[in-house]
Amino acid sequence: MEKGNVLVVGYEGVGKSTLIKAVLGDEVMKKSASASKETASDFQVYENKAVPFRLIDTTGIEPGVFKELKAVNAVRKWSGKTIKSGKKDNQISVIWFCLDRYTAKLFPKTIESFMDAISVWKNVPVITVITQSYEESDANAAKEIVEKAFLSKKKYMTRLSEIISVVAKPKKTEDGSLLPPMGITELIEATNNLLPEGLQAAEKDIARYNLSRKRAMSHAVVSVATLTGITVGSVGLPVMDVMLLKPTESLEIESIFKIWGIKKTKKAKELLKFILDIGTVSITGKMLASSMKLIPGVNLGAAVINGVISGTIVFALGEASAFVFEKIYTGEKTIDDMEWVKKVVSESLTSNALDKVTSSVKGITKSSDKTEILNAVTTAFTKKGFA
Ligand SMILES: Nc1nc2c(ncn2[C@@H]2O[C@H](COP(=O)(O)OP(=O)(O)OP(=O)(O)O)[C@@H](O)[C@H]2O)c(=O)[nH]1
Ligand SMILES: [Mg+2]
Repeated sequence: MEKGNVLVVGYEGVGKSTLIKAVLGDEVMKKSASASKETASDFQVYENKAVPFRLIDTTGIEPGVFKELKAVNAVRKWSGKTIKSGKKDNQISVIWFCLDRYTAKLFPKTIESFMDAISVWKNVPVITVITQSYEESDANAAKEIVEKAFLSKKKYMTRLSEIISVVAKPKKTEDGSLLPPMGITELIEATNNLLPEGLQAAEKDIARYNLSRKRAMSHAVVSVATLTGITVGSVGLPVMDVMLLKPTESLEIESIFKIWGIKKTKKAKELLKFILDIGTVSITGKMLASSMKLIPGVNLGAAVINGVISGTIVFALGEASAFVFEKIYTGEKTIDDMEWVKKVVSESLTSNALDKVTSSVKGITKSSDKTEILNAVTTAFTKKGFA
């Protein structure tokens, strides 16, 4: 299928490859870029079935050396060859220029060489992507610097289409908070809109794809939170205190809520509290926490079992939240359907979850570490799928 091509360039280590993964997801295919071995190491082409553009990942460059940018030259050759032969398939339609809060500061000094490097793609629009935008204030400061640099000359100005801040995967900060991915679906939409008309995906197809991205981002948050839950919960007590998990669950639910972009009204706040209560103070949560005694014939330490139980609770609560928020996001349910929410969330923590604990326990040993426990919990949940 004919697709657009997006050239992804930027400084070393800012998060280009991580971003590409976040946009294209797990079903990404690597397309061999060119017949020549020499250029293959300079850039890689990725695509999947659903997204109407390919992403060309280039190796990062040290700030200030755009002129000698090997990767860009290699892409130029790859693209130029086919343009000459009349094939349109290798044309560059959009450029993503990636920088983070640190490298943004260097941009005013390097904008000229960057513009030189991309000058062969004359009228191709540039989306500047501020990667790893964990703090809004940092991202805004970076945005301002970049904007000013582009506005400093008319020939630069005309190239800049948009500046988009992103977080490609969840980030655990030093103070223990959890920042959800963001900006990914906006970037996909903006890029689609810049493609030549014949290549653009229909709005409803993009919407459907972006729904799958939100789902994937929610899963990513659930994984990070579950790992934290396992760590927090791995204590050698005969009965685990489910309240230990409250901070983790709270961050998890809030993060997933943000991904779905639901307005934080008074009702929404009530909904979040309601879900959190099911995971902490409700009978179901407590019952599960004491389920260690209910698991027959296991010879694992209390800490390991409690780790599994904690992981299961955090996982189940996260997945149930994601499910609930998705239904509200798509309009299939409304925020007023508390009875339904209660049913979905508490069911996920009752018999269903106990099954998952039992099944997870089979996959681990006395010496399993936290990542192995996470894998066992994830496998237990994905085996039959989550409903
Ligand atoms: N948590 C989190 N980590 C990120 C994010 N983006 C990048 N990172 C981390 O930053 C590091 C560099 O990311 P890469 O995607 O390899 O960066 P790159 O721009 O492809 O680097 P080069 O190919 O070397 O130029 C990795 O350890 C990533 O996990 C993000 O959005 N969230
Ligand atoms: Mg990379």
